[in-house]
Amino acid sequence: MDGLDELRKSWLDRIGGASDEGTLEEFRVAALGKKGEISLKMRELGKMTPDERQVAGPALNALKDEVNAALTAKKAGLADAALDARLQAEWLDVTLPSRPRRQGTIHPVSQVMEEVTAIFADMGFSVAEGPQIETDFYNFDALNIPGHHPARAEMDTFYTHRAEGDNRPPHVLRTHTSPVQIRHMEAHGAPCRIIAPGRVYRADYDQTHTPMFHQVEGLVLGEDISMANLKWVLEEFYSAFFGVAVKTRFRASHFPFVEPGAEVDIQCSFEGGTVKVGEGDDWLEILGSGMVHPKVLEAGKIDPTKYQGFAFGMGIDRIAMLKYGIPDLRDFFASDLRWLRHYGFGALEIPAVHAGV
Ligand code: 2NL
Repeated sequence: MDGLDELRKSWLDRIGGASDEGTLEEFRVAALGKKGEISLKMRELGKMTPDERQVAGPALNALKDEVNAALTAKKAGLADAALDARLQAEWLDVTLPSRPRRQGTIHPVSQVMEEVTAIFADMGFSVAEGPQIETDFYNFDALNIPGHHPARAEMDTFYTHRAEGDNRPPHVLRTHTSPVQIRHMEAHGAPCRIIAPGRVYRADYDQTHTPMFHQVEGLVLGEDISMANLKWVLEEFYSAFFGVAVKTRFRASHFPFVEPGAEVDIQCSFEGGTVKVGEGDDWLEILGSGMVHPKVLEAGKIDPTKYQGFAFGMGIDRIAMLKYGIPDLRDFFASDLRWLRHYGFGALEIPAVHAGV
């Protein structure tokens, strides 16, 4: 049959060059569909003589099979190529390092609170808590600070507001955590070994004072507690906190709630504007302490002829500044964490996490 070779070449070329399944389907219809080129040729077989048909028939059938096979093969080839393209496009490298993420960090004051609590816990102290808005009685009277006492004025107390005509003494924002310890004495009696960490408030604002700050007070009561025990506890605490052996120096002082009272200094050096704790010949005042005044024990419903003990109070923000080298207390509460990082607060230096932030 004339032109079969050309027909064959033309369809196989077109099928070979098809770039998508839609085109391939168009070619199938155009070649083998009802009115397809090859189908029309098949129809012509009827008009041939038997001899001609005997040659042309098998040739046309073979062509039809060949084109069909080419279509099937090309279709499979296109599907494979499409899958390859998808695999290329959707490939994911699971071994890539993850992108850095911003991560919050614990506030230095909170961290120091936790460190302090843990050190005292190791020495058998438990934690006592109480209200931040206190009565006049628990904040002052119970601590042997009566109404006329100058300590009330010195403490720059924040008072709450009473309604017009209500003449009861106003509540105060606690100026120390001592009232927590009075409440603890009343509720649990002696012996006792507690610390009272928490927020306290005084109307004061400069480089070393903020109106809200943090304090830890400690109270140990028993039948045989002395200032020697106090000295050991404090040296043990400061050495653990600063990570070096720290000597303390006691200087006689006065606080209405203790007798005798002592201010405690820790050994340090001042060189080039920086303070180093646990070395040198200088002393840094860091804490107030003493033997609990009998009147304060009585206010806490404890018999002062049977029990005695020591108490101390220290500023947390102060020792946090010393440990982590932050010169201005206001930056704890008024500035942001970038500032603290600049000053090298250790807990902020988490590698990788902050990279690229
Ligand atoms: C200071 C002084 C001090 C106390 C706090 C205290 C508590 C009770 C009874 C007796 Cl319940 N005393 N606490 C004692 C002496 C000093 O703190 O200037 N701290 C920064």
